[in-house]
Amino acid sequence: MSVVVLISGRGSNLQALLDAAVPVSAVFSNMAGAGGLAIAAARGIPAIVVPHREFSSREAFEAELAAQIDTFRPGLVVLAGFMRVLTAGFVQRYAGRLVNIHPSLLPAFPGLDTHARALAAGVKLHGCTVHFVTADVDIGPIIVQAAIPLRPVDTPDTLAARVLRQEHRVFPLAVRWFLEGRLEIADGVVRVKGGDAQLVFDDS
Ligand code: NHR
Ligand code: GAR
Repeated sequence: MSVVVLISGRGSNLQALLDAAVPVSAVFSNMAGAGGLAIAAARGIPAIVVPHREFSSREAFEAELAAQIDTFRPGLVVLAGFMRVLTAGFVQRYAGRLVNIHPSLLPAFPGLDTHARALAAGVKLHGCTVHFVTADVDIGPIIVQAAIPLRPVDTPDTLAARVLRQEHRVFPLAVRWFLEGRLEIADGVVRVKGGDAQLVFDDS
């Protein structure tokens, strides 16, 4: 099954997927110069920029993005640090085969600046979530979460780094489950056939 990855930046989650031997057939970025493009190119994977700023609307940007994505016939489309909200039309086109990694324990802290917001809220537990993408942002069915305890010394930067390490563990796990056909959704709740744990807790 072909997997297409959408990025906007550094690409460390893309790297984690590649290191886990996920069969990535193409990488798309809305930002020229995104670090992840070089990671893909170094592996001989097509790395394609569709610059959103050059389109007059979200719909026009997404029409071009989808047309190019579809040339790779993906069974799964992965948002790995992709920073553009997608319209309902795009989400519908890839319904059930579009996943995202979000840097918080959803449903807490959807949207942006999650680490600073977690600190400001004084939560004692933080982490990341891999979920199916729905038209409403950051509320799709949850596939797997990783949790870490907050420490008194944490700053947004230390939290981002600690959460990122967990992202690199659970994102390949979730994608592997999908590719193995082991994810089932009932009433908005995702279950993994075989009963693997859908929570990783890291206290190290
Ligand atoms: N689209 C839909 N329809 N549903 C989701 O669940 C999505 C999505 C698009 C992206 C990732 C998400 C995240 O994990 C994601 C999930 C960007 C924004 C945002 O506000 C919000 C959530 C996410 C990604 N983006 C601004 C925008 O106007 C631009 C911000 C920027 O460029 O820095 O699109 O957090
Ligand atoms: C990751 O922390 C990811 O969870 C987050 O951006 C980072 C991308 O890092 N995603 C979002 O904030 C989506 N809005 P990477 O480019 O090194 O994978």
